[in-house]
Amino acid sequence: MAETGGPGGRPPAAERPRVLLVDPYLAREDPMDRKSVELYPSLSLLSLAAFLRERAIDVRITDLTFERSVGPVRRAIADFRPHLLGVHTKSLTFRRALAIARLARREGVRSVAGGPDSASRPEPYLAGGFDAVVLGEGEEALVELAHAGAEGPIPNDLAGVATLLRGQLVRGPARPFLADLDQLPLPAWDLLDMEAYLSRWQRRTGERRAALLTSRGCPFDCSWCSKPTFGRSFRQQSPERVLAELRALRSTYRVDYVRFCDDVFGIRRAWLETLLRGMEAFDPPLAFECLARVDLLKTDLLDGMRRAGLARVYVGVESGSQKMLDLMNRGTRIAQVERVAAELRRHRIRQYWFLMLGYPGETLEDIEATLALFRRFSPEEYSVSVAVPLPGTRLYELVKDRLRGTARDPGSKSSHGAGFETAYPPAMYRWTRARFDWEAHLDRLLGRLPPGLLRDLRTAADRLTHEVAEPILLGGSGRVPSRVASRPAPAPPRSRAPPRPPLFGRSGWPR
Ligand code: B12
Ligand code: SF4
Repeated sequence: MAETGGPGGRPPAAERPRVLLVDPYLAREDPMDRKSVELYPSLSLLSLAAFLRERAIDVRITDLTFERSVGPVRRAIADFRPHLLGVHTKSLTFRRALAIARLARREGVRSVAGGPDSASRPEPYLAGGFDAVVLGEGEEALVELAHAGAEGPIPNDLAGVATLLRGQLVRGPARPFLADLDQLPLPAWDLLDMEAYLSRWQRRTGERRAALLTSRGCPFDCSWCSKPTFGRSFRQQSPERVLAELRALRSTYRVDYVRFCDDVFGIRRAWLETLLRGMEAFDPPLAFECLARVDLLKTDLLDGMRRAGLARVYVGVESGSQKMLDLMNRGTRIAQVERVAAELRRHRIRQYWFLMLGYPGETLEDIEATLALFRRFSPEEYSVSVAVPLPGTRLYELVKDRLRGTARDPGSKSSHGAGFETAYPPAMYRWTRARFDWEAHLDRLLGRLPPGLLRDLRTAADRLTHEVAEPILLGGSGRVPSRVASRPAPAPPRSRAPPRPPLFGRSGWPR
């Protein structure tokens, strides 16, 4: 039996198990420019809480998003006296999650971590004070943990759960995924302060925005993408189940804008068309946004999406260089980006581009190609990140001997800097990001300044880059620093062909 069963001494519980779920994210401490983080309550905790409640487990959520410290967790422990405390984890909140685990231990409460970060590296969470880590889908595992936690030490053989036994990590057998996502109850919105999120949105945009998920997993295989929970499996709810959730959000919380948070929205065409028809019938209409892949956004589909209320699409453009898209195993073509960008503009749908710099193998020419694409299509919104090697990804494997700063210590405050020794110095990427911002700024001046002047400003920025900034930032050694030129080219992805995963299986195993 368990060594990590956690604090002992608690008498067997004759009562219903009590579980306190904690979202340790503190918005005010997110170094990712607060302005750009869109706040929604944790969809995973909402789902877990609803699932537990349906199984006669008492559950509460402590959401730190709008708080200043972990004080509310301390108060909730004192007030609710949970048998088990569960923390949602992302690398950004690693340290705070450990602080909460230690707090739980001091109060004699067992703790479990779950979510992308602890699933991809359970060891530091267990060593740091958690009694268990859920490695995959959480609902059924947490029900078992709740009962175990209420009765005694946590066993070492629970499916999908990692624990420590005599200091060594022990993984329980793999746990099958839930067979039917339609069986999930509606999220437990009533257990947290939905109004705090909704009114914040209302102040910012005039809309009452909420988020939801229609699927779990993603069958694609981009090299930097961390998918510790669901791997490349893919399951989705029926369109009818999704429409029911939308109606509930609307009738209970007067939501008029939703964000579909699926990794990729609308992977199955027929499914999407049925959902869109249902959404089109909403009166008054419901606006929505989603994240899509350019290879899936077919021309005729966009008409239907627009009619159903599509207002904004997040597009993972990533690079303007086909070579880079192939190295990233992205499975998309520049021509597809060009078509989709033009059509979104024609349909007046806002586009938010994700762009990535610094992926191994990228040269200054590739960066210029990305900037050129950006100039041609001027997306309304964008973010330019420097590739972050998250544990468990192929990118991480590629650069693991060149990690530095935040990637070596993912618990440090920022998880958004370049986490490995990139081809060019960090200052070069900062400069490049500023060039994108400058472009966007010039674009906003379009129509207000004479076109000739705009052209001159753009040319001046390019000359400043090539004639002044690059020689300085690259050490005056020409266009590619020697330490980069001498480095072996990164290994290409195993297959450049678009991935052929077991696309629509209804269940699978975490990888
Ligand atoms: C939707 C989403 C968002 C939404 C959040 C919506 C919301 N509030 O829930 C938005 C856009 C706001 C967002 C923001 C951010 N996100 Co985000 N996001 C995602 C995305 C695409 C899906 C997450 C999701 O809901 N999945 C579905 C649920 C059901 O799965 P799940 O979270 O894994 O939860 C299951 C299990 O893990 C487990 N589980 C989860 N928590 C717990 C807790 C306990 C106690 C237990 C037992 C089990 C358990 O059970 C759950 C149900 O089965 C993921 C990518 C992905 N596929 O995971 C990235 C992802 C989670 N985000 C990521 C990041 C970095 C961020 C930001 C930090 C970025 C930033 N600073 O701007 C912020 C943080 C904001 C925050 N509040 O924490 C990273 C995290 C990487 C890491 N290792 O930490 C991911 C993995 C993307 C990536 N590959 O880089 N995100
Ligand atoms: S499409 Fe690529 S980046 Fe997006 S979730 Fe799937 S694997 Fe990750």
